[in-house]
Amino acid sequence: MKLVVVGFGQCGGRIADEFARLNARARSLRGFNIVTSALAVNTDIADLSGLHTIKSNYQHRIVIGSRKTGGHGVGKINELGAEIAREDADKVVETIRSSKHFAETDAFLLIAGAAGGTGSGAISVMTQQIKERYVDKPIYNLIVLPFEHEEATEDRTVYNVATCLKSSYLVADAIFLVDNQRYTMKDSPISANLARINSMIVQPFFNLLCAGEEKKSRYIGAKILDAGDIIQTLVGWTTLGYGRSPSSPPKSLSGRGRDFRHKATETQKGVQALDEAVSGLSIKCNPIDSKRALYLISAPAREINVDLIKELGTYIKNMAPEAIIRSGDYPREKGATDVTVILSEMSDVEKVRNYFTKAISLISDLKKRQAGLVNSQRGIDITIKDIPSLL
Ligand SMILES: Nc1nc2c(ncn2[C@@H]2O[C@H](COP(=O)(O)OP(=O)(O)OP(=O)(O)O)[C@@H](O)[C@H]2O)c(=O)[nH]1
Ligand SMILES: [Mg+2]
Repeated sequence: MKLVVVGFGQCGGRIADEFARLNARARSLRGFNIVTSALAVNTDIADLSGLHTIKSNYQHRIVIGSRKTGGHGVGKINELGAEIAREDADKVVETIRSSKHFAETDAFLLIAGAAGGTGSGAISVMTQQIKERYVDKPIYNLIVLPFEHEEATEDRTVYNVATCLKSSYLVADAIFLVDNQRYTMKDSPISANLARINSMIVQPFFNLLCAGEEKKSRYIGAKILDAGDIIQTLVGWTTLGYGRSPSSPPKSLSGRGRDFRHKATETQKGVQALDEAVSGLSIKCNPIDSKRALYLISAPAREINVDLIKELGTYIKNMAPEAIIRSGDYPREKGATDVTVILSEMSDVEKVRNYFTKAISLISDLKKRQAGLVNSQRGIDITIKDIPSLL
């Protein structure tokens, strides 16, 4: 599957940059593209300069709203981010259309941090505009939720997250929810930490996008997972995960022929990787709430067997009994056994629901406070009228 990836704001831009790196890896290791074009869009020129892999020309690093912001961002006001995106949408849509491999694109992936201003405001507006223009291609959002400490210190964070999530939900075909807090590791400097988190966020996409693009017969599984399966799976609130079990010893050490014990170990390894993928899902959720699921197993060809696939299928079915489950296998020559999982069309995600609840009470508090302010002004106005003016 091939994506056009567009990152908005600092967070979105950096993760789009990570997708550009993922594509470079696909080209060098597998010999094909999984990203037809990676773009970063921002109101902040300095943020765009900090990217590494996205091409540095103006067609790939797109500045919007410079007249309004002077190139310095929107300072967490996501309404302004949305307004600027509306005004400059044509610039982005036009760049996408003229990109070289656009015709091969299966879907769009738009990325932003929900708590900021530019990305949070722009992502839904741009999703809507791109959707109107390219009716036949699905548009997905990947939305990053803030760390806990950001929420504790700033009401605007909750407001931005809630408005961003609601607006995206109205227009995007599916939303990958990514909770920063799930990826934190203590005692790590923040910038290294963000880079590490970003690479963990994109990791599950590698085999997922590569599997359907393989042309060499030895890498084509018994059950290919292609763009059609992925598109059929992705609807509404979505989470994804990735797990990995270490490689087996080389064949010479495992003896001649295939011992039954090895087969059991292979199945165990697959289940272990699936366990890791599920416990590391990009947002905490209850799998029972998902209506669609997908898993992809990638392992050395000799380790993929019917029992393993069946075992994984049973695991997911027990976990998400109401979900339509799609699956695939992606044989490799060597390396670890890894599993990618997607749970989609979630009818509930506690964290998202909490944001909406918190934002509603925040808005009602704000209204009360504003009403109070208006009353007190009226009070002054009343007392002031008897004082002579010097003007
Ligand atoms: N995972 C991850 N999160 C990030 C990164 N950079 C920022 N964030 C998160 O994104 C949110 C802030 O959004 P930004 O992308 O910095 O904001 P922006 O869209 O540039 O908007 P303004 O700067 O207000 O114009 C916070 O919750 C950060 O924790 C990143 O590289 N990776
Ligand atoms: Mg910024």
